[in-house]
Amino acid sequence: MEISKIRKRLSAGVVGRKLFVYGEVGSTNDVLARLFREGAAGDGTVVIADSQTAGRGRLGRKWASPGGRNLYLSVLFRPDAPARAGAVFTFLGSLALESVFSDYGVGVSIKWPNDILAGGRKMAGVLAEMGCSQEDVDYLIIGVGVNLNLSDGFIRREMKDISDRVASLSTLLGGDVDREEFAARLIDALDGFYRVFSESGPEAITALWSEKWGFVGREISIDAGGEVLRGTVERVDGEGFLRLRVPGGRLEKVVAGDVLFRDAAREIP
Ligand code: BT5
Repeated sequence: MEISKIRKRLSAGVVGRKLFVYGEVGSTNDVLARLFREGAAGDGTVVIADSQTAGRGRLGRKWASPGGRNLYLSVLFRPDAPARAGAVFTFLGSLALESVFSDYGVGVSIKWPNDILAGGRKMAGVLAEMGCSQEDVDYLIIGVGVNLNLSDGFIRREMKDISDRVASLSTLLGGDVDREEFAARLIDALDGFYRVFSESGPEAITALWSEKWGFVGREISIDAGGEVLRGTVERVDGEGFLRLRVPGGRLEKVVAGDVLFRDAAREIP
């Protein structure tokens, strides 16, 4: 990917003010954390790589990161209270992705907490990680992986274990996607939602996300570390956690987990 092609298309915002583009890395989240420790990255710095040898998802899962086809992008944020904002920044990432896909004319659904699905298959994922320097939590990194140009054949051949769950933007559009263009649009969208966060606070992001998600008031099942919780979503709170009313009337706070698949398929028009 060519840094100049991305820069040319960017608006002047906080996110992407500083931009690093690499060939192969372990994980863009790790590269960005290292740049921060070295004093080379600050609020809004973006790292993009062409491929990752150790791309990761949540809870120790892997993120398949083949070269030359997709987008692997991380952004560093330094909000006032990073420790409480982790989940909210995952939502900020999903909101930005959804708006870019929508600009391309593609309707997607968002799945709590971090998946972007097209036709029930995963097209993008967001990973938020907190960073500590000295004793304090003082920055947040969100990593975004997007499948842009994976052909059906490639998915079948090279991503065998997950092939029935993967979607690529190119398939939906019927042609290859310009990766630099997509990267620039995503950076601008992230910047727009970061401005909403800075001006109106985390609740504004959570509210926008809840509206897109569309599950407030509905019944869902969540796999929370092996335990399946079923209940009605009361709300998503200011820290991004789910408040689930379970049978018996108790209100559970769900911090991490996966919404079970059959409940996840609300397409955003
Ligand atoms: C995620 O985790 O969805 C977060 C993915 C974040 C990846 C980005 S890439 C840039 C940055 N650098 C990193 O090292 N990571 C971030 P999770 O919800 O845990 O989903 C992981 C699951 O998604 C896996 O267990 C697979 O089932 C599936 N998966 C793996 N690779 C995929 C891919 N390329 N496309 C679709 N699904 C995939």
